[in-house]
Amino acid sequence: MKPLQSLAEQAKRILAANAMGAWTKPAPRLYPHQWNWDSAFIALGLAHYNLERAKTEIRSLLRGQWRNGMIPHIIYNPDRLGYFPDPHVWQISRSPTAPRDVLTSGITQPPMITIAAREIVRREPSAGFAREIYPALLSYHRWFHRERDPHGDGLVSIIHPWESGMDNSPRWLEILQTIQLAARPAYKREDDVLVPASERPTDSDYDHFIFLMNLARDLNYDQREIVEHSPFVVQDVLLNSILYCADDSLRELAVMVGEPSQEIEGWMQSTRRAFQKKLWDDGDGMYYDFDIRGASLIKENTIAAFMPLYAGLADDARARRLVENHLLNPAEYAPDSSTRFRVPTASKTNAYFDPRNYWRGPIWMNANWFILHGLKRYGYSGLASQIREDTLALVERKGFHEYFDPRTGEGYGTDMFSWSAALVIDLVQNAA
Ligand code: 9WN
Repeated sequence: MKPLQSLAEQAKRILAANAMGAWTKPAPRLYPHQWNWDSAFIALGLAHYNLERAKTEIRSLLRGQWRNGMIPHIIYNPDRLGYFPDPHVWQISRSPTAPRDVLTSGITQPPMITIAAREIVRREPSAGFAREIYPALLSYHRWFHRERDPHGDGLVSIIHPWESGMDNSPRWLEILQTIQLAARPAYKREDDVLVPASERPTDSDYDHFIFLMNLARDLNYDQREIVEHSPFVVQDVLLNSILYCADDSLRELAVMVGEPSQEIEGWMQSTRRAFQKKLWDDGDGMYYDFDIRGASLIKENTIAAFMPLYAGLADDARARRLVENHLLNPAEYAPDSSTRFRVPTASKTNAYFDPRNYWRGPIWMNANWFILHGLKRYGYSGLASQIREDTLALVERKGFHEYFDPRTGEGYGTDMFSWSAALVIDLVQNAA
């Protein structure tokens, strides 16, 4: 068997080992529940060899959908608590729209589910699965555009760093530091027992995570109240790029099932306009998140800036500046004598750059996957295939870790990480 095929076979074994029946946990011990965007990446991998199982992964994620349309970021496994925060902390029954029979968190994550669903549907001979899931997906997208963009600005907001999927990114620090905590919230973490504390968010990060979580809970998950009162309301470049792609996938599904698509096209048009006007900094040649409370751009140079390439939201000139001045710049993201591997999740020039800590610099498989798709879209196919090869080589050398040190290529966080496995399968199958 060719080495890449055997890597894909190992990846399949990891997904099988993490499978919990109808859904897959992100990792054996650190993440024992079902996570929203993890399951979508997992479904993308499964779709290559077990379409039925990929569909089940999507269906099981829809189990947790709230009546207002939100798909939560975690659906808990009631038989295996022991992850903090657990359902008692979220208390979702405070919301009249939360499910009664499924335990979930009270916030969401980037809607990769629709992008994964479209990949599955494209492989299906009939529109049956599309017809089955379309209403639930439409209701999720309506929730984003209605509840998280109450003024019709064209960009939705996240109300917790966990909603970005990049929990402790340097992008959130300035806002978090402005939040004065009257007292440290009381809680007991489980994550830093399973993985060295130096590779996880700090206690101070967690204090703020819990503060924001309690705030949403105390407002009974009333989205308008949260968006109005929370100190953390951010138009995130990453989530808005994924939502734009997901809207495009939803539009494709609408056409396939014979439903009207004007509403979706309307969202896409406003996002395109707002993205260019509001999130681009022409001086730096970068896309940045917008802090609604502070009414300003969050000028942190991180990998999120390249997400508009994945979404096709940048015009050619901006795409060129992003790639040539930043991605290929050895002082920022390209390899140099200090970092031999790519792509670090924060620029080496970022004051918070830390090559071993979570989203502050390590290489993540999904981030590389987004980047290489973005590069292909803008015609940088040589660079895209190099990143694909480098990414596969990292896993081949060190295993299916959660993230990797860009200086040494060493793997950190949890091992047997499901989305690393799923995206390896996708990368092996789809030669760049
Ligand atoms: C909090 C499961 C999740 C991913 C996130 C990643 C991490 C959780 C945590 O793990 O977040 O949601 O405990 O740190 O940041 O992207 O979905 O893999």
